Amino acid sequence: MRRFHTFKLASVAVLRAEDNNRIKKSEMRKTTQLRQLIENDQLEFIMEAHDGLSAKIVEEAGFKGIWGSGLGISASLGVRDNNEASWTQVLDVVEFMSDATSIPILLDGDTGYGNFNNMRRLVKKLCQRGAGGVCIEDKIFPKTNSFLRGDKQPLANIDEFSGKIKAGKDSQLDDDFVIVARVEAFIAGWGLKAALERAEAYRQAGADAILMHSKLNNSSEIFSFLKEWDNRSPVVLVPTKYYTTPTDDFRRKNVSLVIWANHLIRGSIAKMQEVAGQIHADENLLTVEDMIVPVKEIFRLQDDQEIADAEKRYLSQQAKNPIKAVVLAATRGKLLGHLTGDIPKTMLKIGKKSILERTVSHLNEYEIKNITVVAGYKAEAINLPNLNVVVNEQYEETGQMSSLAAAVDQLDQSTLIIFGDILFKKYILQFAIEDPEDVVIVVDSKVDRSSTVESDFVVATQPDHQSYFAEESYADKIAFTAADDSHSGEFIGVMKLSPKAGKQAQAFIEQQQESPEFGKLDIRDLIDHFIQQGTKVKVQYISGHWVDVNQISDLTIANEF
Ligand code: SPV
Ligand code: MG
Repeated sequence: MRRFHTFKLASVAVLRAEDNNRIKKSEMRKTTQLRQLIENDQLEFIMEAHDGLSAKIVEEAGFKGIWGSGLGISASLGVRDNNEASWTQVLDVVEFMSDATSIPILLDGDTGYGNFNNMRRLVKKLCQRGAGGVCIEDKIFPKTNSFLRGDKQPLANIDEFSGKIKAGKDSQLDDDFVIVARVEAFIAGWGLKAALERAEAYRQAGADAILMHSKLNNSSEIFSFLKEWDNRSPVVLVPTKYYTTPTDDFRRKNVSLVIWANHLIRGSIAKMQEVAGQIHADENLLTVEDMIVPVKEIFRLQDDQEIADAEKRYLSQQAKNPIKAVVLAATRGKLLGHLTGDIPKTMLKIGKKSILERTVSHLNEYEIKNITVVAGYKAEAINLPNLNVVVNEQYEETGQMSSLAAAVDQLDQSTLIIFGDILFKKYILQFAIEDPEDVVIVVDSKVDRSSTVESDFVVATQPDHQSYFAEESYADKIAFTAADDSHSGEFIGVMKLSPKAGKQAQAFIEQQQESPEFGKLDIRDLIDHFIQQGTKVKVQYISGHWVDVNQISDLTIANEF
């Protein structure tokens, strides 16, 4: 008589109802999934895994459950299947496996890692970490793998082991959690009678299924047990040694679950040995490359795509669209005389650090690490680490746009363009970085309008109201001239371009490069081009806090700065 038959039919009915409601397997609790695998009317299969990756591979292959093999997990950790890995170390592996998959894990819990009390804690922890169930075997802790040394397989006392099963059932936090009792009577050479006695005691103690193990290379022991057992409760088998038995024979004998117990770890060992041996012999990678998966297969299994999608949702604008910087530093700075005999102006030390070092450290503070410096005069003197140095060979006879042209490839992303000879306070970069407009220029409103000194002066839609709430200001005009009342301030040499504005700048450079006048163009001509094109040029005002170093007298101010 199949005593569990009614229960099986009831579960099948539940399954069908759920199928009708199109409830996805993955939405069902893992405990419930495992319970249904064990209790439904068909032969089911679960496959060994020993870490998160192999667990994922088991699920992708189409299996409905995972065997958390004690042998596989211990081997992959490089220890023996003798409880050398602690139970919490095993639990950590189970958690990785569970997190990586949506199908249930039946953990090979060895002997329960101690007495009834250890079993209670194990079951609670497995429920918390998302396992579907645990299988415990009636041996003595620390156990030895069933296929090793038959004389070293002492069996547990039946009552003691039954108490452990009861304790486990009483501790599970989820009604559907599955406890499988594994009978080792055949393994220890105790015969069918002992196997039946033990299986029956464990069934009565509340085990949800009996795993009957055998190390024979045929299924005679197993089939003799199945005959006498007569479907009293679900039976689980591990046909590692009797693998020649046709699977349909298990089906005919109403076996509930077959465990393919160690075939992924064995397969991976074979492959690792082959690949390691080949590379060691060849001292190159040419032969192995076609024997192994490409790196992108690892990324796929790790579900890198999910991070790529999440980055779009969660990362800050700046991280999504990292800003680059281009520092224009080609000029010598002739007015500085012997100070720039061997170095370009940008490498001039102000205090302990050069102008360029200061700019680079400001950029790094804002996580801007992709920095291109356009060198010219004494380019080799620009020797700071982690910089991309490009050279404008015609630095002597050309202007800033020719230098920018040397870094034109960099304008494919948001880019800060910074003059290489200015000292400025760090916060000024933030004004440019955080402004979402396509083109942003930093303009100093503190200008001596009576001076006749010429520079890049800007006429803007709004003067600097020095208020956070003031109306936005945009450049109407920029010219190299002396300042007068029409000017709102001076462009200091810090500009930000969005990827869109960067493309416009690239097009402008490409178009103008043909012209003989290109060498004369400066950054203000690019700004002027934006204005002419109708691209708004946002003005971010500052008031002082920067110095451009042109002549010896500037050095005094710079040193004070
Ligand atoms: C395991 O996979 O660790 C098992 C099955 O316990 S066996 O190794 O066949 O005993
Ligand atoms: Mg085991």
